[in-house]
Amino acid sequence: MPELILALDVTERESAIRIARDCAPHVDAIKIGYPLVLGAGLSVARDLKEAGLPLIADFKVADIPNTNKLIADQVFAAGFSAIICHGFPGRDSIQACVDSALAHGGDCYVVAEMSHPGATDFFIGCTGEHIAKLAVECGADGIIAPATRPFRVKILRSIVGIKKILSPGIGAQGGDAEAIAQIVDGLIVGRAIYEAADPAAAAAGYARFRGAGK
Ligand code: 3DU
Repeated sequence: MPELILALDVTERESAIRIARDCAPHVDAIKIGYPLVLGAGLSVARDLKEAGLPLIADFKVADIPNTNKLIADQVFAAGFSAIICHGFPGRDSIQACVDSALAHGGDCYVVAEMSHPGATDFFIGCTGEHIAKLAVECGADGIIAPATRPFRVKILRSIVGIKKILSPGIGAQGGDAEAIAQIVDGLIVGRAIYEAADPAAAAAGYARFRGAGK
């Protein structure tokens, strides 16, 4: 049963808080990243936690191991439950984020493959598979894989087994929620919810896919 994760990429604190509060009954977690944190400040994490949902930090951390650790430690100190890092910087950089997550009782997800058209320049082929394998070997909780390419998600599933797959690219990027809900553990939806005239109703619409079997 996939969870529904709201990608809250608005840039203003007040609208973020309002949308989070309205959508909270229909979603399982909220993912924020540079747009909101740079727009409203890191303290927005504390405000959003009042919606009562786990918060995922999508900074796609992609640095040397020491810098990754410093970033991840700050993320967990700010109250996030999970961090997303990139996989391409390699095993030691992934491991630094996984170790920080473990030390703080949080989760770490590794971007194995991206959802946008340009992802075909690098990720498709053996790179996504290689990163997925590294994520498993490093003890990550799961990977990020593209809802826009279900055939790739199936290949990556064969590598990660029961590890979680969280999948962005639904709605605004063209990915089909019903199809991807069958094969992933988390549906990440941003604009199709927060740009809707009624975000709560849009979230409720996507929430029905939470019942789909994996
Ligand atoms: O396209 P949406 O508005 O539903 O937002 C998708 C979110 O997921 C957004 O925060 C983006 O930064 C993130 N994401 C991807 O879209 C694709 C990836 O491969 C990884 C993360």
